Amino acid sequence: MVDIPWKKRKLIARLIDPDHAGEETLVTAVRLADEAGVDIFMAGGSLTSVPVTDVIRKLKQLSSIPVVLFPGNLTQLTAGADAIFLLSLISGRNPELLIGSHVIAAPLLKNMRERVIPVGYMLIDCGGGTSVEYMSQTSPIPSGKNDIAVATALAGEMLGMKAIYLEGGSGAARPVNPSMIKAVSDELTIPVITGGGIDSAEKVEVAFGAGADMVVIGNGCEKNPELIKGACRVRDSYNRDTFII
Ligand code: 1GP
Repeated sequence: MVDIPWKKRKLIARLIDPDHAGEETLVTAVRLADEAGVDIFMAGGSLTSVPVTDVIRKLKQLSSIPVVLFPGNLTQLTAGADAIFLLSLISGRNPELLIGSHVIAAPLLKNMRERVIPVGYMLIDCGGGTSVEYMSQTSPIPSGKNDIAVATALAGEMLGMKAIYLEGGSGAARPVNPSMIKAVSDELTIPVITGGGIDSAEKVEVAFGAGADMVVIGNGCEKNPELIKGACRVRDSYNRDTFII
């Protein structure tokens, strides 16, 4: 069981896509994450050919940073992670991703229920089609529709979700609009996670400044592994200025 320090400070999560995590890449990513002080590893992806469980095992061997399973589908369910994001795709209207998969997963998850974190997962249009849009067969919330995003996130909070994830999609052309992050985080009492297309320290700063509690970076660090250091520096300066730590 991992106690994620939501709301106590801003957090950086490094998303590891199992298909892009060969031995050498993973060792380097872990070393840089340890040096930078990454808060959380997330492991998973929309479509993976390498078992997520293998990547989680390696992450646990190499580092003491908590690992959160970020399952793209039911085949990725595994017991090895410190926590599991149980995602409901509340921006969409695909019943399988709102409840169907959860029913199938429940008997497998019941023995690790204390590690399950229900997350309202919201796909936001950030330019260009994304894998999650196609794989989920759902439409994203249009970029400028903050009112729809706020209403959806509020519904997620009132349904009992423990966090809301504003997702631009891996490798999105641009991150989630900061005005939407602000509109949503202003209305919620639960943490706001955002990710997708965050490929610079400046974009991390914009997301935190808008109210994100946790910023997720995957692709950006695959292209530029040193980005994680800049991202964590931004987090640290933000935390110094905002929280007593
Ligand atoms: C995807 O939000 C995450 O689910 C991370 O996206 O790979 O674009 O950083 P990137």
